[in-house]
Amino acid sequence: MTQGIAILRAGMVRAGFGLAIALALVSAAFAQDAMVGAPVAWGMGLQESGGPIKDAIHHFNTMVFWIIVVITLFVLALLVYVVWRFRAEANPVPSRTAHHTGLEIAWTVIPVLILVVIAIPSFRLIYYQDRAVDADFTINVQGRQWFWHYGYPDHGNFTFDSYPVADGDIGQGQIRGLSVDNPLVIPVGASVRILTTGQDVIHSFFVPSLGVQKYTIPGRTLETWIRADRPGVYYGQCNQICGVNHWFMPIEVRAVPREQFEAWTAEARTRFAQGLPPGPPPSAVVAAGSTTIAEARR
Ligand SMILES: [Cu+2]
Repeated sequence: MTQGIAILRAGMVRAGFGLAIALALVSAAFAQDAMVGAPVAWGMGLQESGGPIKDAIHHFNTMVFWIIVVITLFVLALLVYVVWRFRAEANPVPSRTAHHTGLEIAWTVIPVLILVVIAIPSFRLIYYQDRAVDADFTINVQGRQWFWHYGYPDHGNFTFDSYPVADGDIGQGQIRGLSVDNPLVIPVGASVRILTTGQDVIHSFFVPSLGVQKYTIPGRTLETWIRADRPGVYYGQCNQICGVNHWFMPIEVRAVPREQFEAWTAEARTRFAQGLPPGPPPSAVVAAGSTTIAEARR
């Protein structure tokens, strides 16, 4: 009996120790030059880039921005000129010209050319985001009312749920409304295929700093991919209005060096082997009127 308890205790200590090491390794990654992909107060423009897809989005955004600037300045200059040149006292007898073939061809053809110039890199970007060429591994992402359900089919097929951290439990380095209990973990520099699906309604897997946004649609599987080139933590949210607890679906992606990722998957395989306690049924979260996740999950 006593011996049994001792063995049990040793086992628990070992399991706890292993998990602590894995967590410490994951945290250690952030001691280095970890980046945080999150919204900032008074932030302008796009979020900082954590990988190649967001870099491509940045380039495309910059190109379109300057095209818009040139067009806006051109139209403004035309307006100012017309207001000044054709004011009543400078131009008492207005022209009755109604057509000018050359001008009409120009203001049709030039915008078409501008749209073509925008369309070519735009389509190239869409196809670049569409699928991972030679992905290192796959993560399954399922949107549910109202939490995320993740699966690692290439690492022992473990799955787990991801819920936001309750306001009262926010720790150091965590962000209210964005940090979660079980983040997605990926290795730095790996191309990760993401397969999305929805369990109930349409959700959307959206992590701005990694340049990913993909609907999760019930009965369908969509493909996209992510790659983080820097260790860090990248936040996102479900950005498809999916019901009353839409806000309850933040996304936290942690990019760590490969060895730490391997250690984490080994640990996670054991930890999630029996699966976490199932998430609360949607009605329980709402009906209980609970303000904390801990309450809601009880
Ligand atoms: Cu959602």
